[in-house]
Amino acid sequence: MRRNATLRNATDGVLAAFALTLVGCGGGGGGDTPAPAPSVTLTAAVSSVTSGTATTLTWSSSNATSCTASGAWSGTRATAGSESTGALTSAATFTLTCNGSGGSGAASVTVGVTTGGPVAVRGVITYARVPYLSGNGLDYANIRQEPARGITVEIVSAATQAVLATTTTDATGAYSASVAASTNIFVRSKAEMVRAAPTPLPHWRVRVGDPDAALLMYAWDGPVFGSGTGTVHDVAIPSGWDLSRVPTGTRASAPFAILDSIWRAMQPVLGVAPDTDFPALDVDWSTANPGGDTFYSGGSQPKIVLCGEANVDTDEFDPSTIIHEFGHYIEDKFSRSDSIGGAHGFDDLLDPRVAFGEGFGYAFAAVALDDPVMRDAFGNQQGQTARFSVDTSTAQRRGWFNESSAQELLWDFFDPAGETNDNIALGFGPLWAVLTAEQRTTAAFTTLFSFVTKLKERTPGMEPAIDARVAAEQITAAGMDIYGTNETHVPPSTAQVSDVLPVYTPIAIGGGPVTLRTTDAFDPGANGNALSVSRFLRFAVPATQSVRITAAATLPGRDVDIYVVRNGVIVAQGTTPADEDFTATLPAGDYVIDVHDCGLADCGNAVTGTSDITVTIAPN
Ligand SMILES: [Ca+2]
Ligand SMILES: [Ca+2]
Ligand SMILES: [Ca+2]
Ligand SMILES: [Ca+2]
Ligand SMILES: [Zn+2]
Repeated sequence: MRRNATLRNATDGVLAAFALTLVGCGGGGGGDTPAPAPSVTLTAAVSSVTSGTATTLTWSSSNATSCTASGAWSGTRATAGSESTGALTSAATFTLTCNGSGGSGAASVTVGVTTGGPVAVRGVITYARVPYLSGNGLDYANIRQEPARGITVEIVSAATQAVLATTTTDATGAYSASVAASTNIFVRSKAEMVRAAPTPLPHWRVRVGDPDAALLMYAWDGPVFGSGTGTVHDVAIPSGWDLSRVPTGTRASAPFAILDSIWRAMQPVLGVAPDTDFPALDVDWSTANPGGDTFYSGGSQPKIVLCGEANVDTDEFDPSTIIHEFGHYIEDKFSRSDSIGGAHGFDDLLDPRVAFGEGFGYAFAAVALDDPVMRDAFGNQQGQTARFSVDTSTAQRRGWFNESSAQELLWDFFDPAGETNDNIALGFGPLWAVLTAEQRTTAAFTTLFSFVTKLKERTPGMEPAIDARVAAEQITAAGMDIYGTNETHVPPSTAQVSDVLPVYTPIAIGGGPVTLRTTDAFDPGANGNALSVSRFLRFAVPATQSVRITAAATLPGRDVDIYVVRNGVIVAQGTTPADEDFTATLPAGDYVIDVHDCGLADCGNAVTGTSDITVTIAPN
């Protein structure tokens, strides 16, 4: 800002307007009475304005015939008058020079600009949700705005793009921030939810972005508006869709719809564990994410990947799909999942680790949404809806190897009593307790057996009711242990019981060979995660010991692989392209082995059918 030296001295730095009269230095010389020099008076109505507003300049002169404006204004002026400064955003000095026969005189005035005291800008941020039709597909005729809860909000200067304030929307989507008055700003809604120290627990950090593009995280910039003396300013983030059922603009609300589903997914956990510290989670969504490719990946940077491909499969408006994946994150980070993943369906005969993990994902989605009906929109113009109920599944092939059995058992443990065989209403607390304690540390693989066994121990009065409900799923409930030792049920089409049972075959160190049978009879899709593609062994190590483990398939051309697991951690493995023979030093404890027949089509070896596999564990 410009100020002249006189003003600076006079006001010691305070912005002010001054009327200043200067006597011109013309004239002199002749012996006649000289014409008097012009004098000029220039004043501002106020010495300082709030940014973006104006004040009035008034001037007069004597002994002048014309005046010229300079500085913050320009052009000729009458010898007296008044006019507006126009809106000012920074201090401005106005000078007026007037001429007459006696010479010239000038005056200046500076009008200061203040940003005013901080004022409140507040409002509600909503995102557009495309709901489901009651029949098939999404309902583009009834797109509605819903509150964007818990998201990061920045108030940004329109002039400088500087972030003036950062805040978070509350559970109603409302934000409030304190910014300078009379400033042109806009609201930037960021596709993240963060609650972090020094705010006390709970903590979380979830963001939605497209790691494939330079844009890490999505954000929506609303229109520019003035903060004035404080104002209410709502933001409505649009969907980018209309009745044409094809995208007509930026699909801006999608990341916020995804975040809102995750907001809902956190609530059951916070209900039973209010001080939860959720590990940071990224969600990868973009309009270029191909349909049919929805998954969770764990590790140190857990990530949910969601589809965005219009006319094939969009997932942003599928809460149960999103929360199913969040369920995998919950199981991975707060419990334990030994699931090997892979494609799966509600009537599949699955590896029991996969069946439990997928069943948990759906049951958790139902708990979070308080709705047992799972929906997934897909297809041309998002015109179809895959739909099923975790409460009343129509899956035919029930059992310990079926995700539908797992999800309906978990849901029925949670939901009110009253169905046939469902006299249980535990709520989420006992389920969470088992998941985060016994299931997290079980010596067995994470299956229905490990979960139900410990749930019964935690809710002793409920044991008869749990047994009745479990038995109705064609699972042996009475006397169940974490290994399913008493299990007698096999799928209807099983050629031989030994293709499937026992769930875990005991093996002893130095106890001679043990033979198991693997088969792809239950794996028509060659997914490698079906029942009996892997078979399980279990053994105990009384004291730290070095052992030699061998595994050989009876039939030629097979590729058996061995994973030795202690409390969910692979501690030794043999994964050569042939039979296995390796040594390992094992601390004392209970162990399980995943004997995986990689000779089946899932490993790319076109060897199918059934094979006996012989395993030995000998002292080394
Ligand atoms: Ca979908
Ligand atoms: Ca039910
Ligand atoms: Ca129930
Ligand atoms: Ca091998
Ligand atoms: Zn899943």
